[in-house]
Amino acid sequence: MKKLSKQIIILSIAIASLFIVSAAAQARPSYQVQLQPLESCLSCHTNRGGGGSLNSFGQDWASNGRQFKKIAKKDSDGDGFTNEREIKDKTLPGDPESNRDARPSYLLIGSFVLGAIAIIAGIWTLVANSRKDNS
Ligand SMILES: [Ca+2]
Repeated sequence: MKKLSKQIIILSIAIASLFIVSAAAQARPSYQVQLQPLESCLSCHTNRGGGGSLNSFGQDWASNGRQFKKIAKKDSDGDGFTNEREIKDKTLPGDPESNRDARPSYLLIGSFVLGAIAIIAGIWTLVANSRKDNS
């Protein structure tokens, strides 16, 4: 019974980790409401956690009074896609490596990898504990 409780706690932690990673990816300051499909601080900043230096899109947005309409048709990062197109595609308008022809968002990949690791660790622990119980 005690081992079963431990297994349930470990599995719960693994599942909770998945939700925490997903919630972190969803967190955004209120000013991003205007840019809603964007889910990353990297949309405007060079720092993954936000704050600090602005990338080309962040600079355009800031210098145009944070009015997206003024820069919607512009291609801030020069990757061949307008800022409007990139926001609809949920790619980063300030990163030329992020566009519909490139790879999916770093955050999306990171969330899936961390979630998968958490689930595998939980299953691994359950299997290891059940082997101990059988021996
Ligand atoms: Ca881009």
